[in-house]
Amino acid sequence: MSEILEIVKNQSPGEPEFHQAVEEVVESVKPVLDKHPKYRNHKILERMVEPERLISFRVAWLDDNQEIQVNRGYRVQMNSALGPYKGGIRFHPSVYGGVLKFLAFEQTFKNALTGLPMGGGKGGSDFNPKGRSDTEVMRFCQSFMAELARHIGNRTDIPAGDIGVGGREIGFMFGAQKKISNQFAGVLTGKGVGWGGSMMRTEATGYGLVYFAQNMLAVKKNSLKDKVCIVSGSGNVAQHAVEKIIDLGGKPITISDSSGFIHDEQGIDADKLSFIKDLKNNRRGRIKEYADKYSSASYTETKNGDTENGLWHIKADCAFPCATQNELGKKDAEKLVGNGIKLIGEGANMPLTAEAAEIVIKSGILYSPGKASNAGGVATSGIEMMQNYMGSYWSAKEVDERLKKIMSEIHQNCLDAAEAYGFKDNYVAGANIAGFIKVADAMIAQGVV
Ligand code: NDP
Ligand code: 2IT
Repeated sequence: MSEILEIVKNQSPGEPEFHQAVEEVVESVKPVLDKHPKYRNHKILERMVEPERLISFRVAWLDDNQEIQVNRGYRVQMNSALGPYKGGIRFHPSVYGGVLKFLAFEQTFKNALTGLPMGGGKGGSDFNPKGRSDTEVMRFCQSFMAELARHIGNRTDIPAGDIGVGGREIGFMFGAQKKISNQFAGVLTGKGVGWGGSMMRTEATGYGLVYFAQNMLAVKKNSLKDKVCIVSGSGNVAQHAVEKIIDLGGKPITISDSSGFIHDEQGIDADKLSFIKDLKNNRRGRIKEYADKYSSASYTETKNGDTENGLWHIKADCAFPCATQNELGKKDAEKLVGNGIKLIGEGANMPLTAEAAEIVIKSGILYSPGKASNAGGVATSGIEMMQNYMGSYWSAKEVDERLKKIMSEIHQNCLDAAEAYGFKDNYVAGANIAGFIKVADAMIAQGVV
């Protein structure tokens, strides 16, 4: 085991997701450290794995029965070498310090890859919004922000959405933060268009993922046209990945939630996607309803935590995991590779287990890590920040053009960095190296702080 990993395991025991994320980066950057001793001399990795600040707080709130509920809130302010802390907020019962540290660590590299001035952070709570009324969600968000507000600011830390945090939650948190600070400033991104939000932020992660896939396929003189695609998740990222796949002539045939997945052999078209959006975003229902409505689709239930649920066992050309971490395991990876999958593009953060990633990398298929291929979301958050600083808005077309350009630059930077350090065509190593060098050089320049 590497020395860094040993330090991390000793100092942060019981945080397997964080260990997994660190191990992957440590392996990738080894040749960089060997070639440039300054990174070891300046203890860059040792410093990168230690959050600059870790905030944990009580969130007490009243449910609709006037009963007091208590949750735990967090913000991990990981690294501010490149700019103010930037990253999403996750509301999910599985949230604890280890998950948020892995996400904040990944975010630091991802944000570096966008080329925009953003450091890395992540926050959230073990609050479960499922089954809660709008007023309960509002009271929770207000209580959460009552504490978080003192730690954030538009030049300090700018949170956004993630699992369980979409337009509704950002609205409630923004309202609370504005009241506390008495300022209308861009302290959150993903705001509604019309009150500080950027066009295209909602679509950006899923669209950016598919643009990145387009770039990878183009290297092989291929495209998404007529490609059969399997997608997991049915939230923000999955919905917009499906939308862009359809737009580019591909055929998405699956979508899922934490209860199960649907397989529609005829393909999910624009009308069916509208149904999914209404089901998930307005009615907050279960994906099973899709199969009740469309006879072309079958529904398969999955057990909680099952990573070999069968979705990845369906034969397809491209796979886009867009739900959550470690949702695609070893057997899934073997099945995908055995079935001749051409491309795996990560929409979620770290959706492949370490074992699955190893199998996929060895197979040599096109494989992009989330920190590169889902960076379109945070990049567009960066674009929202620019508009807020300037006090003006850009058109959807303008933002989409910038998003495409950023995704194509990230793609090229990953390939270049991978090749420079002996990992030709390995996007995982390329993303880690390119992100690492950018953050590391800034840390050295800024001294021991
Ligand atoms: P949403 O909350 O909108 O959707 C999450 C989806 O994943 C839902 O379908 C949910 O099912 C499913 N899901 C969540 N947790 C689990 C689980 N433990 N097991 C199985 N399914 C699960 O979140 P997003 O679409 O925003 O986020 C999806 C992924 O993309 C996350 O990894 C996130 O970190 C990443 N990401 C998001 C960005 C963004 O801009 N939103 C940017 C970059 C990355 P159910 O409805 O049953 O809960
Ligand atoms: O994982 C991610 O990149 C996000 N959830 C989006 C972060 C952001 O600040 O837009």
